[in-house]
Amino acid sequence: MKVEKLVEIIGSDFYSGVPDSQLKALCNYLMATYGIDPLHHVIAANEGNCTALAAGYHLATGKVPVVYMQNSGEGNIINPVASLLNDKVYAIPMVFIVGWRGEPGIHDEPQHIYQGEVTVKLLEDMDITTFIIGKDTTDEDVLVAMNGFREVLAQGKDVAFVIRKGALSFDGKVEYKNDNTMMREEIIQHIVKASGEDPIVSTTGKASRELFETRVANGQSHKYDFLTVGSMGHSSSIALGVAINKPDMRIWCVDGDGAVLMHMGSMALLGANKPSNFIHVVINNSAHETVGGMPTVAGSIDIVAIAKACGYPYAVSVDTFAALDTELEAAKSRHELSLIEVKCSIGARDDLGRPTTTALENKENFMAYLMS
Ligand SMILES: Cc1ncc(C[n+]2csc(CCOP(=O)(O)OP(=O)(O)O)c2C)c(N)n1
Repeated sequence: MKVEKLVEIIGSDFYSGVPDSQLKALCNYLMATYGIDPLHHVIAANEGNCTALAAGYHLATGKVPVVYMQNSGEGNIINPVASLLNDKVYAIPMVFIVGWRGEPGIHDEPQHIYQGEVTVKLLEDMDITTFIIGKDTTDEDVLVAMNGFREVLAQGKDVAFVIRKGALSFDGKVEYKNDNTMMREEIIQHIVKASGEDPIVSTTGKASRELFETRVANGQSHKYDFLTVGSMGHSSSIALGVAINKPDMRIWCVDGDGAVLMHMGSMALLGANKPSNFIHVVINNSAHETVGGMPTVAGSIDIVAIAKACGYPYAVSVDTFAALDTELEAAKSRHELSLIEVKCSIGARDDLGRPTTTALENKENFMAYLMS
């Protein structure tokens, strides 16, 4: 169905979400219609953050907000859904729009398989009434479903439209760009060159795919890399756990701005622990490039200042390859927790592949390398 029709049927004037490639039609529609506008459309740090923000909207307006997200965000909403929205607590009505990656029977990447299996069950367990929209669902079907939903919402309960692959369409075009010049893949190639045989923990999305392909292009082993294919926002904590327990190895974390924002508390934990064998590289394109390029708020925050305030002994921002190479080398000999923010353009190769090894193989090779 056309996304405009879905939005019209829902009839809400406030959307908050974390972008999803399967919800690209909705994300692009919202960006084309509102851009980022605190009264109508906010891309928040994580899906729980969206839910809380939408709850505040309801408290202030009495109206029903919409939260959109990929199903991988279900974990992030469970706490506010169960202990804030639920009608045994504050009974706050909300409409969720959930992109269904990994739907059983549809081929998808490893990180989506189990999440896809439990997507509807988790919503039902959270007492969220669901309706699935697929390619064949008609506008009339959705209208009827929404009429039923209104009765549920009137009782202070929550509802969700679960969106199958290819179910929503939007004819408009939205271009996402910034003023930076460095491409993420080339930044990763420079990090790989500098890191030599050090282990790298890389973040969710295309950064990990580009790291994998860089190893292939270099004829190198994948054993150095732990690809955090799911679990967005947690790669720096995984790397911290490794760094603490492998004090004789230098550990690199290749992070994204969307991921850093999603669980920014991890920076405080890193700053408090100050692992001297840890180099945190944050590739900042101020966008969720992997899922389409929709903006994050990282263009208007000072990541270097945040790192320093969290206790990182050293933090710097670079926007040229020459400065990047200098900082990568300096970080290696500093023997102190260091953060390098790299200003990056929005974009990727069209023919970028996906890891050809399984997640389990990735873990086993990485562990064997750490223990060798
Ligand atoms: C909890 C969760 N929410 C949403 C997603 C979907 N998702 C995958 S990658 C990505 C964008 C990551 O942005 P960033 O860290 O800035 O890296 P970039 O793609 O820009 O390189 C999103 C939103 C996800 N994997 N997990």
